[in-house]
Amino acid sequence: MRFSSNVKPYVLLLIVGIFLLLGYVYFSFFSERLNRDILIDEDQKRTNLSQLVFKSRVRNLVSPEKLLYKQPSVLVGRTDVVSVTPWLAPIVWEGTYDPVLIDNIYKPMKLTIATTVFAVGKYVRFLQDFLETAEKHFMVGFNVHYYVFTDRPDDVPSVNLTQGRHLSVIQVPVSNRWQEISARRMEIIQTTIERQIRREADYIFCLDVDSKFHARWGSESLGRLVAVIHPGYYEQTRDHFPYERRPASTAYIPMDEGDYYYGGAMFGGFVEDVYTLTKVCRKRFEEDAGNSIEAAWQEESHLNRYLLYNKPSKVLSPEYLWQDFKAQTKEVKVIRFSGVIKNYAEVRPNV
Ligand code: UD2
Repeated sequence: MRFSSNVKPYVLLLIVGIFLLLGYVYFSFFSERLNRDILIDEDQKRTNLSQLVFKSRVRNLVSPEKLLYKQPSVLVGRTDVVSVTPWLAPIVWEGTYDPVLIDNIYKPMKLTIATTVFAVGKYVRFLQDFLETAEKHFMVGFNVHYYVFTDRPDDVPSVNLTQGRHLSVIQVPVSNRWQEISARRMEIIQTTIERQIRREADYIFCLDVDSKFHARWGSESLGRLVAVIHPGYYEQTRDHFPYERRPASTAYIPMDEGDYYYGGAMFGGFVEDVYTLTKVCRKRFEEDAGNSIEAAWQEESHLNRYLLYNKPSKVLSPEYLWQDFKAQTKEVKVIRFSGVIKNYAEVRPNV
């Protein structure tokens, strides 16, 4: 098509301008989508971690002199399970570590382990068993600071805590949707780390309250970024994982990606690393909410997306997250922490 000579030059300039603008909009939209995970770095920059002081720090693994323990073998060990990820992070199973040796390495460090647990609405009823069994099995011999988040502070049971263990109750609002209560944990953990935990603890574990400890959960679980393999999916192929599958969600994971399906009932690590995790997941949850999308399994979906591209440095086997309704399998030699059977319709504010 030829422009007739009576088309003014400024009209031509206007047309060229419109095309340039459309090109810019198209390019920025797609580059934003392609670079979505680079946003993590942006988040880290905006978080201004350099201005936040954290107690967490890397220490050498010093073993006491003359400590006697079983000689480790490079030939004999567990062969029925995989105990290392393809990025060389340990997967912790019974028989892959020496509890005497590992405790003797970590105990002299005088670490404080923050443990967050939410008991909102009727979930406050699970606190007593959670705390009593934690006192028997969870990080025994370490300083543990429980942070109990609840809307019912008066109903928090008084449980005898052994020396070096403390409990703080922090009041949080209730919601009429369990999905909201579960997912908002990321935001509340983030802001509590910012406000106090970063100065008070070396490591943090964030746990579901409707659970009990049944056996040792100790220093073998400590790491920079720690996740647990969900007991319901460890025998499945990745296309069966209940990841968020809608590309419109920021928790989206395509069918041909994914390492393991991690449980939302536990994540942990250095306070600094968990801070970034909660900040990113919270931001993405809110971004989705702004687009009227809620990921399939709320914060668990965002956690899985985060961990796919920010690999955990230690992975706990399903020994560390079982479910009471599930029969024990032969590879799980010890059930350490397990979700109790609950009547969902009765304990949740909505169905
Ligand atoms: C799964 C996950 C859970 C979470 C959820 C996502 C496992 C074993 N569990 O459990 O961690 O990712 O899916 O939606 O991986 N809560 C309250 N009051 C409420 C509801 C929830 O305090 O009314 C807290 C409480 O600490 C509870 C946690 O949120 O343990 C998770 O809620 P859930 O146990 O009802 O979720 P569930 O069983 O679907």
